[in-house]
Amino acid sequence: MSHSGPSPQTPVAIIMGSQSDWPTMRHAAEVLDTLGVAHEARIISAHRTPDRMADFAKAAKADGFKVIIAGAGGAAHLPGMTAAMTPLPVLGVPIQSKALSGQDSLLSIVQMPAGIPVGTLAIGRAGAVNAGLLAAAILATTDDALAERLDAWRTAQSDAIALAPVDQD
Ligand code: RP5
Repeated sequence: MSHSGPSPQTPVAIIMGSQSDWPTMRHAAEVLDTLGVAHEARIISAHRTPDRMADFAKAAKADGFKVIIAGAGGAAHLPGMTAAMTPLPVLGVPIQSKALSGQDSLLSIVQMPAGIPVGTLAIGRAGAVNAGLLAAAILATTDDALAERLDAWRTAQSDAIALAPVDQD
């Protein structure tokens, strides 16, 4: 993505280790779409495409990105290795792996040594949605219009919650 040159108006990069991560990571893309935040999604594997990862991470800031969302599963090195090669904030989404239900992904991403932070979200869809919301919140600190859209999104969410439960069976 760095080589073809993302548009300077694209503040969020969504990267993931595999095509198989997209059903989870698309939820980050969808919430960013809802909030009107431009983003690009790319498959970048720390293990299978290490040069692609390094090229992306080293160029990400100069390419105009402001926040990186990185999803990975299993031995999930992508968020941490990306964070090691960019000054941009990196939000890590642990993918719910088949073998260990994402516990492996979570621990791989969250247990960064002091000095290189990764903001780690929940396993799976909730983490992807919240990574999108958190990226938007970060950008909203310097974008009043986005801050208003984010406030409206949260108000709508609150308004959609019924006061009393109903029987559904
Ligand atoms: C990780 O390996 C990816 O992030 C993915 O969650 C996991 C499995 O990848 P596939 O074997 O499904 O391509 O790098």
